Amino acid sequence: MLPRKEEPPVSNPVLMEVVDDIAVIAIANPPVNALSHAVRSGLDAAFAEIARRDDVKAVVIYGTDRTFIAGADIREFGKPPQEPFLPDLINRIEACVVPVVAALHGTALGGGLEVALGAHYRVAVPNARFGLPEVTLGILPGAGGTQRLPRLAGVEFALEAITSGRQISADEALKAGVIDRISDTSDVREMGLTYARELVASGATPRRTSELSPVPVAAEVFDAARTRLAKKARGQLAPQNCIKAVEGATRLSFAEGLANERALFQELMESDQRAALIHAFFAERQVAKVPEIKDVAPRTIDQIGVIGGGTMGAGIAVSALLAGLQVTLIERDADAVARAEANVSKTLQGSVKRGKLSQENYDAIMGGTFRASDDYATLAEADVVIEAVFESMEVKKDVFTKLDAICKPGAILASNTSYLDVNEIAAMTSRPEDVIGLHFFSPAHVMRLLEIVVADKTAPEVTATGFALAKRLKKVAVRAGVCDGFIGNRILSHYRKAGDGAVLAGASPFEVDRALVNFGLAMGPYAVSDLAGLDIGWATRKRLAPTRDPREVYAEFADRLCEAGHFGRKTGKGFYVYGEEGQVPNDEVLEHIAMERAAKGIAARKISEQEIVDRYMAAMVNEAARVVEEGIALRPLDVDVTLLNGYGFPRWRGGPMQYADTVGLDKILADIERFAQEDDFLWQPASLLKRLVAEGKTFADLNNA
Ligand code: 3H9
Repeated sequence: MLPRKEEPPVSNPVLMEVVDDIAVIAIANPPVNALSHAVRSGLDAAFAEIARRDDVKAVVIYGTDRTFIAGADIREFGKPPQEPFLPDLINRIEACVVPVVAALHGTALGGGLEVALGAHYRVAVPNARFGLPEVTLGILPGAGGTQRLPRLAGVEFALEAITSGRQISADEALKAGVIDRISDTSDVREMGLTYARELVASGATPRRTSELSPVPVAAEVFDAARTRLAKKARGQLAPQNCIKAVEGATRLSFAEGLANERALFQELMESDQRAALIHAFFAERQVAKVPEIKDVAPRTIDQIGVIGGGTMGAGIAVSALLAGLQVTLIERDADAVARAEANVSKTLQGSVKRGKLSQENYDAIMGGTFRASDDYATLAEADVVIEAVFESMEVKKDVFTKLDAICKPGAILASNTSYLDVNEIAAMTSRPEDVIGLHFFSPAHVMRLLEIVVADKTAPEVTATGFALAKRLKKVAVRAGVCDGFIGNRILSHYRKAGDGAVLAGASPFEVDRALVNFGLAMGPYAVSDLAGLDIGWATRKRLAPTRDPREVYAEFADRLCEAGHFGRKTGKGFYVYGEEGQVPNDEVLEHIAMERAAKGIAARKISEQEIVDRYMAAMVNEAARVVEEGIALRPLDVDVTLLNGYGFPRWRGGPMQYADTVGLDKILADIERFAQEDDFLWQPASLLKRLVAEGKTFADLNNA
């Protein structure tokens, strides 16, 4: 017998009450009503009881608090599965002999939507959202979703929804036949009861989706999806298995289709890709858990100031405007103000075109929410000012001196520097506790990563405000300590050197790019530096020249390109030539490299694709281990989140630290020691890496410590 709602035991997340002749099942498993073992058991018991009773004429299932069910409990993945299994439970719900209504609000995702598809009728509030996002976790809907959705909404709709994992609005779900009606009743329990009463009154019977036949589609539909996803989701198993499962729905009986879905699901559950994608999911949530700001309230943020209206400053301004904040942008004179206004307006118009911003909101922004000025005094009331001027300590110091004189007490003074010492910048002000680094990535209104650089004197309240601002801007924030390049750029400069080392040893930059793109990176490192502008890396190398260790082998071929005025895409030539036929390798680079090898006495050898990847990853992981050891990153997962969201690292590999755990830290260490024998000073194993290998531990052990 299930507990009654009046006297619920605290631990039971499923409560049933019978209202007149309708059984109402409430799921209360905060925060997102995930289908944990206790929830599955509770639902199973509820349906067993309904089957025993003859006074129940209909059933309503709903979620309490903010949502219906957000899916299977991902925390249970990787542990031994416990009965009742979700597919069996949903079959049991569907087999119920009286109509079952799913009353939906919040998000019905994954296993949550599968429960709803197992119900006989579905009603939702207007702002409810639906989806089968399993593919984003490296799996597929494994509780009948790949069999029921094509039967209910059509094969092509289901194929697209399942392989993309995207969220679907209530309107779209209604149109596609996923739900039966939208109701604006504010009480979701009442909404379900009203529908159930109507069904009982009209004598409606159960409607089982499994009994429908999917409308057949041509085999080419699946072939086209396979080809498209082989390209778009290169290297990924889950999208391909999703296609096979949906295809199964069109040629197998329901029961056989479910068995096929199960086998494909199990295959994915055992894959490294599943482990990596779920690691990424949790890492992106854990990264906001920063001990020093636990229980620290952030300051209020309404007005933002931005100094500098170039690509970065305008991108930051747009990001804040799209989040509904007031923005004042400062440029040095009237012409620069006009250019900055044009930059911001153009980017916002792009958002209007893509449907991300209404014309009305655009007009409101340009009519007053945004203003640009050449007068620092207009920043007097700003809550946070973000400096995004030229990357020079002198220029930055000048800006911070002015800000210190003008900004109100309690205003946060932030620098968007990507390398420079935030302690030195803070020391220019009378309020170093209010100074912080907010390192955005270009284009700032698109890229999700924000490095929050905490200087020695930054107050915890200021750090907490940085995280609160990131959340408002819908960014993933990572806490970083002060060092040259913080987390991301510091690691980048190291693995770039490993790329250069592979080139000096015998690979071409194009082979390095190809190997890493095949590994899964969005772009190879040389194509990326062409995009960023070769002059940027050149300036950094010159700045760091005095501190460079003489034992390090310094690759000069990129400098030769810069000396010839080739800065990459912006000058039409860099490692590649950019012309009408797209991007083609620049053969001049090979001449520079050949000359450099000759001067250094290096005999080029064939470097395999695997060796390129091994070198690159070993350098990345090694420097990342130092970054963790020095406390620049709080945990290995912070490095993973940084590389995934700012540096195009393939999500399905989980980030460099997750990758290292997967291949084994002993293998990474052995690679480093092997390269050290033939190579240069770059290959000094990090002591953290050596210690973890000696203790038989992983980076994941540090995440969980
Ligand atoms: C599945 O269903 C497989 C089936 O097909 C087959 C099975 C046989 N499990 O994101 P938030 C936690 S696969 C466990 O910050 P929001 C999350 O870690 C699943 N925990 O909130 C966080 O914990 P903490 C398919 C979960 O409002 C807290 O809840 N479903 C789960 O920004 C709040 O989360 C999905 O992929 C879960 N399923 O966004 C949906 N979900 O507070 C995954 C969340 O300790 N979830 N948590 O950091 C989401 O997309 C978002 O969480 C959601 C809410 C949109 C629901």
